[in-house]
Formats: sequence, C-alpha cells, structure tokens
Amino acid sequence: MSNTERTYIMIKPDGVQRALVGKIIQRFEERGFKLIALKLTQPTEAHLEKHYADLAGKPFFPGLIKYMASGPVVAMVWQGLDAVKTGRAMLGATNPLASPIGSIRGDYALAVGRNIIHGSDSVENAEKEIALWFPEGVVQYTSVAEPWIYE
Ligand code: RTP
Repeated sequence: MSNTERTYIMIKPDGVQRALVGKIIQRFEERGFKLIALKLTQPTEAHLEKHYADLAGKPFFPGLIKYMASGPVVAMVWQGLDAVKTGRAMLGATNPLASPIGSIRGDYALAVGRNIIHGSDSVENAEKEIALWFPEGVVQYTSVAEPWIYE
C-alpha cells in the first residue's frame, strides 16, 4: 500500500468494440489514479495463454483465449494509493450479475464471458502482468494534481 502502487488494467475486445474506452479511462482519471502506460494492441493467443496461465485447466479457458484474441485490447497501467484493491472494486465482480450498479461491469456488462475489462487481483500479479504487457517499461512523470489527491 503506497501512492506508487500499480495495477494492470485491460479493456477487453468487447469493451473496445462497444466504444467504452473513453468512459473507462475517465473513471480511473476521475478517481485520482495516474496513467503511466497505455497502448492499443492485438494480442496473440500465445501471449494471452501466458497472461491467463493460472486458468489453463478451466473448462472455459479455450473460449476465453479465443474471445481475448478476437480484437484489439487497451492495455494500461494505473498508479496510486491501493491501486489494485480500488481498481478491482471499480471493476465489480467477475460475473456482472454480482457487480454492484456503479461499478464498470455493473453498469456496462451482462455476461461473465463478456465482462469488458480485466484488473490485477494482487500487487504481485500486477507487477507480473505489467512486465508481460509492457516489457518496454512505463512512463515516469510528475503529476501536478498529486498534492490535491494525497495529504
Ligand atoms: P480478470 O482476470 O479478467 O480480471 O477476471 P477475474 O480475475 O475477475 O476472473 P478470473 O476467474 O481470473 O477469470 C478470468 C476471466 O475469464 C472469464 N471467465 N469466464 N465462462 C466462465 O465461466 C468464465 N469464468 C471466467 C472472464 O472473462 C474472467 O474475467
């Protein structure tokens, strides 16, 4: 827990196709998080199999990889206090049905297999995912808003 905690957030192909990119970025900006990496990218199945390696045995795994490789995704790194936990809360539950209204999935998704966004579930996994999706590294810069967001 620190102001420099980082999380990996990814708008999935359905989120991009449904033109929700701007709204999702706006939510993270407005909450006070700092954007330190961003790209639109078309992931290969091999890359996605690395990202979802812990789910390899699940029955939905082949469908998940196909869906995730079906179009471009927006890969992002957001930084700030409790970025991982707060990011997950902003996303809602894995199943949109269990996601509170006001969360991203609770407002924009209906089906678990089309839940529009990914967010790291631990600081350790966030760092792994950032290394996988941004091997080139992230951007360092000073945000002028910081003294107004943190004590
Ligand atoms: P994510 O990694 O995408 O943020 O999702 P998560 O932690 O909330 O959920 P996880 O259990 O890691 O599952 C990863 C993604 O797999 C798809 N899924 N489909 N058809 C199904 O029963 C099912 N279960 C999970 C979802 O897209 C989920 O986000």
